[in-house]
Amino acid sequence: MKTFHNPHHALHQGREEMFRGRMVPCHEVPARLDFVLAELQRRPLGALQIPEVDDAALDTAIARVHTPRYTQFLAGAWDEWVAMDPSNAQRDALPSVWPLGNRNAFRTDVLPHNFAARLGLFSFDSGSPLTAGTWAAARGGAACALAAALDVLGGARSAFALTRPPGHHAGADFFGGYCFLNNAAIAAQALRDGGKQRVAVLDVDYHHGNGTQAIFYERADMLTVSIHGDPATEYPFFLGHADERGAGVGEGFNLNLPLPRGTNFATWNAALRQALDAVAAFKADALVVPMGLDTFEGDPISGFTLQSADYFAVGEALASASLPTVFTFEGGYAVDAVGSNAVNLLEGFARAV
Ligand code: Q9C
Ligand code: ZN
Repeated sequence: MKTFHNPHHALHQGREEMFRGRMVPCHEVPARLDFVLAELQRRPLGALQIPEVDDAALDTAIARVHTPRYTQFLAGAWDEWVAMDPSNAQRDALPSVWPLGNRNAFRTDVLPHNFAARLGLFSFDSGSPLTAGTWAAARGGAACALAAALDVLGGARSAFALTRPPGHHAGADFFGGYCFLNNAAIAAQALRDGGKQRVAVLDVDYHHGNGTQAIFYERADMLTVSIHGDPATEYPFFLGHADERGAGVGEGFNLNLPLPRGTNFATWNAALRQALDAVAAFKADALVVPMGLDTFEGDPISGFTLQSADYFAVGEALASASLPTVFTFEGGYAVDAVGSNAVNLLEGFARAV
């Protein structure tokens, strides 16, 4: 299994996130990726490389998932933030006003000139700082996702897009949950565009993959499945319930398996079996796994109790789908364990194929 890692990831380094009325240090830090890379050097699963994808092909792959006005916003956001006030260069951009877009009371079709307003228009929380290097890092991550998809299209059994910031909370035109570009959706769409007829996304991050669900909600060629903390109590709160089953031709092609805070591996694993049954029934030609390691017992912001050794079994179960598989790196905030947990999962997969 090749790993495509993002050489620009550390350009995105948020300082603080808003949490319950105060600023706290960011959980989503560069060391997360460094620990995974170091563990892959210790326990190699295949080549570690930087993605080499054509610039125009990358723009196309991003545009297959995200809207032009959103990517244009992201590309220019930092310069606009600093243009508002030169002293803004000393602090990250965080939104503080939102249009409640889907409630139809506020206009989301008119682009505000005011940058702070646009920051809110294109986001859904104040926990995802946008920094000087966010766009470069996010774009480098999308390149990893595309390179991994192309590797699998070329015949590889699996490939790993090792990148941050993560992606599964980002929608077609919004950021949030530490995510800016939806790497898993970009990989899934690239697999479709490269000839795979039916692609399944099986999201194992602790948090519901709201962005990926929203992007593919009305699609019958993309099955989205997510196992996550019940949104009644867990982030992202406003999506991820069991009764969300897809819409239009996509009805029946979204499956949410919410589990209560405190869920252990035995119960989580039963949900994984159910998820894999759905992937099999869908007759997928390829699989994308947004791989969050924040299901770990020691995760500081999550509530499941998986142990490090459990991740071998998770990887082995994912391999049993017998599908060409792209992994994208998502959450996991117990920084000193995230490397071994990630590589345990990938090694469990690689040993089983
Ligand atoms: N102070 C991913 O795992 N809020 N995103 C947590 C903790 C946001 C997680 C609040 C959690 C986002 C990719
Ligand atoms: Zn998460």
